[in-house]
Amino acid sequence: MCSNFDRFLIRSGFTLLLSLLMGRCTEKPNHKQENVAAIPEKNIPVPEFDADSAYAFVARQVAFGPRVPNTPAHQACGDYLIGRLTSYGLTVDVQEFDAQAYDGKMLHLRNIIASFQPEAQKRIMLAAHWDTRPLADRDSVNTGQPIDGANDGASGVGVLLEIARQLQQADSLDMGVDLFFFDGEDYGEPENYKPEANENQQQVWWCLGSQYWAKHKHKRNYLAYYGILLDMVGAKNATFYQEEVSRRNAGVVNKKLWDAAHKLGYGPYFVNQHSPEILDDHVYVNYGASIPMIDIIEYAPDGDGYFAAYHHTHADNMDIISKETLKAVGQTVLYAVYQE
Ligand code: AHN
Ligand code: ZN
Repeated sequence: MCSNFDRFLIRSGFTLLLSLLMGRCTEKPNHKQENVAAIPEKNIPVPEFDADSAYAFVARQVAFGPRVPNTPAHQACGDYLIGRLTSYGLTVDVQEFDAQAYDGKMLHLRNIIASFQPEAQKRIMLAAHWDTRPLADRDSVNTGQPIDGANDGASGVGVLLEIARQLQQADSLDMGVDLFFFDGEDYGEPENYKPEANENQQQVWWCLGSQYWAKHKHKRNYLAYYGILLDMVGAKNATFYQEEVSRRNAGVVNKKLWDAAHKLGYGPYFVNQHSPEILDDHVYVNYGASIPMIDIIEYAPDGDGYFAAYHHTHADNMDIISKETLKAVGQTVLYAVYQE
C-alpha cells in the first residue's frame, strides 16, 4: 500500500481511486535500460540530441546567477537566449510586458518565441519557462535567497536550445516549430503566504508569461497542432508521469510521447501511469489559447507532495542535473516532432 498520499490526492477522492486502479504504488522504475536506436514510422532520420550540448546550455544559464525578474542576471540571460536562437537562423519574437506580482511589485518580463519555418501552416509548440524562483521557500536555510533553478527553469530551456540547434539542419521537416520561452512562471506566492484581506484571490500569481501570451498572442490567430511543455526535465533518475490536465486536454499527445519514449528505450523515465493535475504554463495554453498542450514535468511519487526534495530549495543546482535525463527527454521530443 502507498504510505504517503500527497495533498493533491487527498484533495480528490476520484483521482485517488483512479491512481489506485492504475497501480500507482508499483516499484520504482530502473533507469539502467539500454537505449536502442529507432526509426520513426515516417522514415525521416531523427537527429541525435546531443546531451553534452544541452548540459552546457543548462550550465550557461546557471552561470548568469538566479534568473529572477528585474535583476541583471535575468536581463543578461534573456539577451543570451535571444542571441543563441537568432544565431540558429530562427525568427525570434520578443514580447515585453509588465506584470504585477503577488507582493505588488511590477515585474518587467519577456516571453521569447523562436520560430522554425514561420510560414508553415502546420506547427508544433514546444515550451519551457526561463525565469527562476526568487526564493527558496521549501528549503530550511536561506529561504529568502533565490535558487539556481538548474532543473526548475534551466533544464527545459537547455533542451529547447539544443533542439533549436538541431533544427538548423532540419531541411527534411515540412512543418513549423515554435519554441516558447515563457517568463514569470515561478514568481508565485510563498508556501506560507497569507493574502491581505483586500487582495483579489482570483488572481493566479504563477505562470505570468503564459497568462499574458494566452491573452496577447505574438501572432493574430496563432494556432498549433499541439504543444509540449518541459518543466524540470533534467534531474538524475527523474520520472515523468502523465499529468492530469495534459491527459484531459491532450491525451493523444501524451500517448504519442510516452510511446516514443518506450520505443527509444526511455521507458524507465516515462512511466505509464497518471499524476495529479499541476498548475503550470500548459494550463493557460490549454484553457486560454485552446491549444492542446502536455506538460512533461518530474513527478516524485514517494515525495510529500508532487515534487522531489530539491524543488524550490538551494539543492536545485548543477549537482542534480543528469545528461542521461536530458537525453531521454530531448531525444523523445525530437522523435515525436519528426514523426509528424
Ligand atoms: C505550483 O507549485 C502551484 N505549480 C508548480 C509549477 C511550477 C513551479 N513549475 C516549476 N515551478
Ligand atoms: Zn518552480
